[in-house]
Amino acid sequence: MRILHTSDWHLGRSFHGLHLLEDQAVVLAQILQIAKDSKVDVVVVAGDIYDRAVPPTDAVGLLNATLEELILNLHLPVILIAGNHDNPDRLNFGQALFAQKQLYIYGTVMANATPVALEDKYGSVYFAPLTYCEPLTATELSGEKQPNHDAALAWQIKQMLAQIPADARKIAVAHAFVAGAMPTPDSERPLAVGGTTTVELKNFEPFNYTALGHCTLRKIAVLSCVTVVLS
Ligand SMILES: [Mn+2]
Repeated sequence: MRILHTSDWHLGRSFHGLHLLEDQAVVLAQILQIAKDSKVDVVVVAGDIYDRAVPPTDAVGLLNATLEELILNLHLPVILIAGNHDNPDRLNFGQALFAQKQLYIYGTVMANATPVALEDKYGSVYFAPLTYCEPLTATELSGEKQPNHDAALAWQIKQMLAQIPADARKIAVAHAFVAGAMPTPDSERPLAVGGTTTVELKNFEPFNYTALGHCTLRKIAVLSCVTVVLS
């Protein structure tokens, strides 16, 4: 399965008063071209779709046009999760409806979130969309104290793994600051005031591949893409 992994589009971002949408449209057009040229099977956007909770309308329009091209014209499934910049409930709009067209949106954190299973000739590949989750949200939903981001993520992963066969191919999709990783350059505000916001790399050990947003284990520029072949 060929996966186009991208993140941190931050659509609608202004940089020192300069709107970046025209540049973002150029980059998204390049991503569409990569999706076509590389004959990918699925596109993953690992959080921070928008730059803010209430994005400008032209940013919403750009996302809409991009998703239409990917899904209606290229017939590619798309999996996207909320990052810390997205409003989870607004992003979640239409979730069940869009899933029927293979647009899998994970905005709102839920206690009963389910993985996405996509098929290739070797069987199922399970995607665990780990939408950005504050410790307080995880505490409320789990009924147990989740003192930090690491505990919240571990709770989300546990829920997902319980629904995935142990021997199946598994991919995590997460928006987190992994210990030892690089934050995405120039795109991030602090996740919290005080307290640890990093998550441990070992959380992702059960997965064959982890599609991260927010930071990267190698230095990959904002809006870059990698294609992963998993068979
Ligand atoms: Mn982020």
